[in-house]
Amino acid sequence: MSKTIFVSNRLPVTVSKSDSGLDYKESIGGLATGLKSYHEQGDTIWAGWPGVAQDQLSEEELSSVADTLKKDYKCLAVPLTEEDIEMYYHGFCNETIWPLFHYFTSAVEYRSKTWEAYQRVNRKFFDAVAPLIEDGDTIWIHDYQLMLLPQMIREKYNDVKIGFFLHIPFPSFEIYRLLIWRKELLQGLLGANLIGFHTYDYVRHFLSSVRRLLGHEHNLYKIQFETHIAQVDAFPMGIDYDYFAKTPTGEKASQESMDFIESTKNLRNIISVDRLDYTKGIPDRIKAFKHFLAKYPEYHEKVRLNLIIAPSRVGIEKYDNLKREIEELVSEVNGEYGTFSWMPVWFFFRTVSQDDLIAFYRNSDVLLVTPLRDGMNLVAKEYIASRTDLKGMIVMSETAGAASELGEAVIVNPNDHEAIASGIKMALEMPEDDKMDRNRNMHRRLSRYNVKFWAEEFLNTLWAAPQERIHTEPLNKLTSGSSELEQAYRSASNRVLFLDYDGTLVGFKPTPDQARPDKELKLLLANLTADPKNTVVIITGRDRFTAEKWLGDLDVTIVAAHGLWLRKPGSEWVMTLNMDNEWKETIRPIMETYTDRTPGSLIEEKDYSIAWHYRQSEPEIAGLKRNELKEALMSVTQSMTVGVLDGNKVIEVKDSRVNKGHGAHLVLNQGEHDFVFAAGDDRTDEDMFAALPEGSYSVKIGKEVTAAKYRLKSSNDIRALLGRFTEVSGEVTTNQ
Ligand code: GDG
Repeated sequence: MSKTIFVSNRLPVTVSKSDSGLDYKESIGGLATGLKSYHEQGDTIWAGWPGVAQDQLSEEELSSVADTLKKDYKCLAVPLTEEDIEMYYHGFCNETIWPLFHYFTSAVEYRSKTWEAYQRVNRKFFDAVAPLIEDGDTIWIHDYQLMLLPQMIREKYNDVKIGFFLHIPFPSFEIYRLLIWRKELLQGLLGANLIGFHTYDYVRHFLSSVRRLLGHEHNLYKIQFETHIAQVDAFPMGIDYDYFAKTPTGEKASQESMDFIESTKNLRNIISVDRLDYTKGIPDRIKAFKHFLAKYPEYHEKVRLNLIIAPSRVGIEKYDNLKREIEELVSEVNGEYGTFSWMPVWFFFRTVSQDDLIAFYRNSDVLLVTPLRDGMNLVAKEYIASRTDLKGMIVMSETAGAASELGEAVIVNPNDHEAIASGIKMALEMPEDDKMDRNRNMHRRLSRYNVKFWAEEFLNTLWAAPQERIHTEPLNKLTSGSSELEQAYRSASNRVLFLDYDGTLVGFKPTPDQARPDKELKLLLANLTADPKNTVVIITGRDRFTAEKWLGDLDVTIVAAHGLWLRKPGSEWVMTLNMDNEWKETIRPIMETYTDRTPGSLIEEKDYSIAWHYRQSEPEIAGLKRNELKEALMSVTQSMTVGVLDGNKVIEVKDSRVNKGHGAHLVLNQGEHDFVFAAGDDRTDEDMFAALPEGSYSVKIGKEVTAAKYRLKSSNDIRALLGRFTEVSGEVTTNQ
């Protein structure tokens, strides 16, 4: 039976070692809660780091941890060393990805050592999880610590569903592009079948980075990546609504907290709850509260800000400095505005229990949550859910993911102290009817789209995600001595090989004239033609002059301009159809207009066709302009004998009677062949594949739909295959 494997940096249970032995503590929190019911009931396992470094444990302790986690918690421990944690987690994750993805560009560290650790630890996760994976399994990977893992799994396993969810923001392209290893992380993620984000903004940012950095377009949020389709969507994470709404106040809360709450009953309470992090905007929040006190003195002695900050990433300089800054700001406000009977800000630097937290939430008139950036922010949702009397109000920054769902809150710019101050006033003074109406809407949403719903939505979408996979052949399947292709080549006595040029014999280059043949290719073609049994035909969309300049010295037949011109080795060019060029006068000005409007695009004029290339243009604009141009060309060419051809980053207008199928026919009609081979990469090569007689061998480079018999990944693979042909030719000759 197929199972589900959850993978996250940390397990839902934390192991610690003390003098009294090993301790296991279940974590509370969004993710653990959301996946809890699946994890407990289904055939599932959760893989992650247990929280204690492997080098702090003896061999026996290590295996005892692994056994206990497996038996009692259905968890797989991924062992990490102290060095791993330092370089991968504190290093690349928290010094590079975390600040960059939260738009703190000047805080980002680019260190190749930590990047290496990130790759190594992702590989460790792969090595730990791989033995569990079976066909049909679902693997759901979480968060920014494991962005390379989807692709690592995809490379090895065909029939599994891989989901990935990012809990932090995905930044806009202008920010993301700053990362040195930007392509690698995108490619890592695209190994998944489904990539989830909290908001549609993050989805857009991701798609735009994929388009601009990797050149992959999406079609309705689906991206064809290598051999599979990666779907992208927004799944705003919810909370365990019932838990926050239904837990009775104070039943399990500490006496200390309840006493504290009691002592504040005569005040208007503002609460804020965060992990200690510079993204949470805590200093600005305190400054804004100070501004509030300065601006609205009527609130002196009447209001209090309770700052609950949970220690996080302790011992790291940046975080220690932040704590110090917060302490100084708190004393500054208290020193300036406090009286003998009133201290405006209370600062709690500790983790409080869930029950205490709920009691605090219910006792607070306002939640002040003003992160500078936050993927979602669950605290905001927890506060609303806890206040079942509908009398709470949130002042929240627009840069928290939750703002896109909780539009009824008072939304502010977290850098604008003035706006926060008036937001606090507005929330404190909001008429009760208005407040209750707003709360009612938010409750409705949060109770329905809770964390369980979120997990189900994600998994159901993953299970329904496109399954079709395009398999490229491993090269060695075609080049192995026993392959059908090689046998056929070996035994043939009159072979013809049709080889497309761009994208097939050479990889794509920024401009058409940079794709001239390299020495290795020239030698390869010369070796192929050295076998008298071979007729080698270069069949290309290129104009005949370029084709002749680049390949005319070889013993090859050239079919240029998609079949319009044919040149046998050492002979003159022959035009294969009578053509006229009058239509160009209509088409050229249209293309010129689009070239002017699309920076980076260019026109290539050939004898009997005109091509518009947009490979070097900014993909978003080029995509739009391409569609417009295509439509314009289609409509003007309706009454002409020319057709519009949509190639690989090129739109070409040419006589529709001319195509590579026509060119291939001309060569095929000139002799009897017992081995017909063709290789090509784009749509224009499909005409050639379709024209081949039955029993021919055709190879498509790439993943689009094709009539070809085989597929290979790249021009390197094709070159290797042709190289193998030359070896076979050599073997055949020697044996004769
Ligand atoms: C990341 C993203 C995204 C905090 N202090 C105490 C305490 N907490 C709990 C809260 C809440 C959780 O911690 C914090 O969640 P957030 O969503 O606010 O933020 P991150 O930890 O940064 O989480 C974030 C989230 O992932 C989920 O995808 O929303 O944007 O950064 O549940 O209640 N809980 C208790 N005592 C505390 O002192 N018991």
